[in-house]
Amino acid sequence: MRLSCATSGRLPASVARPDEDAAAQAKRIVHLGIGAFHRAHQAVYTQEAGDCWRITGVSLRSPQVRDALMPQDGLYTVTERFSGSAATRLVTAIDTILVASEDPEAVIAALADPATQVVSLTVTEKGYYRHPAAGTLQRDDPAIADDLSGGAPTTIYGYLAQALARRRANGAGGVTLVSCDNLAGNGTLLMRLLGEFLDVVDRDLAEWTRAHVAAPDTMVDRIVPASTEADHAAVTAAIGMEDAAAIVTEPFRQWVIEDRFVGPRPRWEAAGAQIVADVAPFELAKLRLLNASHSTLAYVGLQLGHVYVHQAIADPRLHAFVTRQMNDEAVPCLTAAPGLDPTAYIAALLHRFANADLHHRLDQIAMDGSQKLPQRWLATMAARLAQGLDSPMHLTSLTAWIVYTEGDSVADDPLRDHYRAIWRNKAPDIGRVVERFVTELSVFPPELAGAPVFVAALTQAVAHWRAVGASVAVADILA
Ligand code: CS2
Repeated sequence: MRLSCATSGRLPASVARPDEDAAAQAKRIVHLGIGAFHRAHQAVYTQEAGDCWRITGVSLRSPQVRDALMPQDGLYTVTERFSGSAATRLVTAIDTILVASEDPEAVIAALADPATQVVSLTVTEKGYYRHPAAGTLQRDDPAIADDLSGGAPTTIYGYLAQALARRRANGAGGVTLVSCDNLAGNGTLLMRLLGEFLDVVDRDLAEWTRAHVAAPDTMVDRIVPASTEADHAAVTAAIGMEDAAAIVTEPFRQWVIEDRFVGPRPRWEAAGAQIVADVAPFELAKLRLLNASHSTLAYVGLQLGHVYVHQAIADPRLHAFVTRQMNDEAVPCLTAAPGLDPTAYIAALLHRFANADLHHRLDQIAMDGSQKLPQRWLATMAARLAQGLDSPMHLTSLTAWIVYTEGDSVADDPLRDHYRAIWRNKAPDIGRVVERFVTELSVFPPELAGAPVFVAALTQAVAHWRAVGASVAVADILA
C-alpha cells in the first residue's frame, strides 16, 4: 500500500496530520527547487500556518521528486529524529509538481497566475549565478547567456523575467520572491541580480519589477540530510505503508523573515516563524556559526577519516576546533540579534551536530565549496583582517579546503575543473597554486586576495598541511 489521498486515512493515529480542508484552497505559492529542504522546512511552516495556502513545486531539472510525489497526490511524511525518538507528520501542502525542463510553459503560467502571491526559492547557492566574491551576475555563464537571448529559459532569471512580463500584461500585478538559500542578504541579492538581468533584456520590465516586486531577506535553518534506503525502510515500517518521498530531519527548525511583502502571505508566524524588521544579524550568525562549522567539519573531518557530521563532532579535536573557531573568531565579528545569545546558540549547535540519529554525510556539505565559503568563512576573515586581527582557525579550515580540492574524490562544485587545472600545473611551487586559488577563482574578496600577509600565511599553512598531513596539522593548530 502506498501513501496517497485515498490511503492517508489509514495511517496510524501516531502520525500527526493537518485539519485543514484541502479543497478550500485558493492562495498559492510557487516554489522553485522542490528538494528535501523545502519539503522539510517551508512546506511544514506553510501547512502549520493553517490558512490554507497551497504549493506548486517546481523542479528545474530532474523529474525525480515529481515521479516520487505525484503518484502520492503530493503527500509525504516528515520524520523528526533525535536521541532514539521519532515523530512523524503527514504533509499535504504541496498539490502539484512541475518539471521545468519538460514543460517550461507550465512553469511560466504558474508563476504568472494571479492566484500566485508568493514565489519561494531553494535553488542552492549556485542557482543564483553570482560571482561569489563580487556578488554580480555571471553574464558569461552559458546558461545565463542563453536566457538573456530569450529562448526557453533554464535559470531562475529566465523564468522570472518571462513570468513577470506576463504578470504585468495580464494584470496579475507584483509578487513577493522569498529566497530561502544560505546566502547573506539572500532576498536583496536576488533582487539585485534579477535587476541586472532585466536591465539587459527589458528596461521597462526592470523598472516595473523594482516597483512591484519585493524580495525579503530570510534566515532558514533545519538540518535535512539526503535520505537513505534505511530511512525509507524505517519510515515504511513505522507508518505501515510506502512513502517514496519520505523525509528524515531533526526536530529543530527556525525561519526568520524580513517583513517586506507586496501582497498577502501565509501566517507563517502561527507556525513559529519570526517576522522581523532586520534579518541580517540572524542570517550572519547562522551562516558564520552553523554553516561555517559544517564546512569545517566537512573539509577537516573528511581528511581525518570521518564520514558523518555526528562522528566528526564526537572527535575531540574537531569539537575543540569548531568551538574555538566560533567563539574566538566568528562571534566577535557579529552584531547582536534580538533574542539570540551566542553562547546558548553555539551550545545548541554542538548538540544538534551530535544527533546520531541523522546520517548527515560530510561529503554532502563539501559540495559547492566555492559558492559557500565566501559567506561562511571569508566574510569573517576579511572583517578581522580589517581590524588587524588574524584568524588561525579559519585559516586552517581554508587550508583544509584547498588541500581537499587536490584529491580524486572531490565533491561536486561548479569550479571543480578550474581547481583541477590549477593543481595539474602545480610545479614548481605551492605558492603559485595558492596565488591562483586566491586570485583566479573569483571566490576570495579583494580585501583578502590583495593582502600579502593573508596570502603568505595561507601559502605557509597549505605547505605545512601537505608536508605533515591532516592529523598533525590539526594537532599543531590546537596546540
Ligand atoms: C549545510 C546546510 O550542506 C550544507 O552546506 O551546511 O545545508 C545546513 O545543513 C543547513 O543550512 C542547516 O540549516
